[in-house]
Amino acid sequence: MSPRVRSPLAAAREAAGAFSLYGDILSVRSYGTGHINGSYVVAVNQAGRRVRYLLQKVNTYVFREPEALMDNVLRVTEHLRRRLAAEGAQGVSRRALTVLPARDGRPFWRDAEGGFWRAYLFIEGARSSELMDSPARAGALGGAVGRFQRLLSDLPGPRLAETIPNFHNARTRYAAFEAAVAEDRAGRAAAAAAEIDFFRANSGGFDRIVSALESVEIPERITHNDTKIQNLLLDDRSGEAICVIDLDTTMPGASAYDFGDLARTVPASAAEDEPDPSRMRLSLPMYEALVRGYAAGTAPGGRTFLTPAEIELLPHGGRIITLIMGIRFLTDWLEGDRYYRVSGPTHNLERCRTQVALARSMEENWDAMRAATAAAFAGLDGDSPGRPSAPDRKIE
Ligand code: ADP
Ligand code: GN1
Ligand code: MG
Repeated sequence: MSPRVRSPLAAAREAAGAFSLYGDILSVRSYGTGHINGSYVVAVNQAGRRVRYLLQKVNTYVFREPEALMDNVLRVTEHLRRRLAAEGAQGVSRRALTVLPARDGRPFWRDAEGGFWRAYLFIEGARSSELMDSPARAGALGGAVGRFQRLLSDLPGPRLAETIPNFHNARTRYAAFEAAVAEDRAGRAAAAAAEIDFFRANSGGFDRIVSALESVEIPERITHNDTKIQNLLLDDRSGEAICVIDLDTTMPGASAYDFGDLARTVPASAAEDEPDPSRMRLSLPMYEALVRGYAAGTAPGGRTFLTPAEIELLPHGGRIITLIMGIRFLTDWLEGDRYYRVSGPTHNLERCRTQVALARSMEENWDAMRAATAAAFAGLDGDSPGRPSAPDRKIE
């Protein structure tokens, strides 16, 4: 007899019981719109007060070494908390994720089927948005990511584990796309001929960031690698961007990757999966606010930690990350929707088409994007070894 298959919610209820959630569990509900993990909110009666936790089943098809991933997350969150406290930030537990241990003391729990679970404190009074309507908030989101990269720029210890090798490697993404076209396992290539042609015609300069990393033209940084708008929480009351969440892909990378995913999602006029691609374009005023906020986040006291070569690559990050997402959605569609959670058989193709529309709009705005980027960093001191830096102020 085959073992009884439990519902995902029943599995989440059992997992909730394996963590040190003080109090009595009131409810476990499915939560959020992430494309990768299974997320649940657990409400607990904690001696008379209602407290919530975020429980997640990590997608181990996507993340093959979840224990190494949790090691990264612990190191990164502990460092962020230390650095935020040192800068005098208030409410640090809403500004960096806090991992809750399982009852056995480990930062995760495995169920009998091998499912990998973890829990975080739930950040209350904050939410992410799908679309940005205010330049001030766009700037705040840019600032949060610039600050995130800056605070992690002095993380001690060994190099972080690569939780998904070659995650933003445009060369390997392009090769996977051509292989998916050649194999055409779902028989869908003919229906995507225009998109396939687009990526073939626009592959020039696609590998610019990975080449710059390889030639050490830019330094390797600790980057988040998934800074889409939904992974940034804004405070409900102040509108301040308080927390960068979803740290599963925080690992070695290029600063332009994170700025790039911001540029793909914050100044976008439509959602990533808008079915009508003609509604998708880049809003230049929103891009300008975003890059100003990002620059400020990297430069407390007017001194950015980014090098001139990194700054030069930021708008390229926008274009390249948009193309990478488009090519990944298309590859997944051609492979029969094996990677992303989809709501129907054309979801990935629609996502791809909307990314193509955004990449075209960036092309049209290219000179203005570059000028806005240079303007945002003009006047800031850089950290380039080739550029004389201001002398340190004498300590009295
Ligand atoms: P995925 O990898 O599937 O995108 P995320 O880690 O982004 O998963 O979580 C999914 C959603 O859950 C997020 O978009 C956010 O709305 C919410 N979320 C995640 N972590 C927290 C948290 N600690 N507090 C509150 N909400 C959270
Ligand atoms: C996935 O996990 P989530 O939904 O925040 C994906 C990102 C894509 C994004 C597109 C590990 O992010 O790379 O940019 O979807 N994450 C992974 O929405 O593949
Ligand atoms: Mg997410």
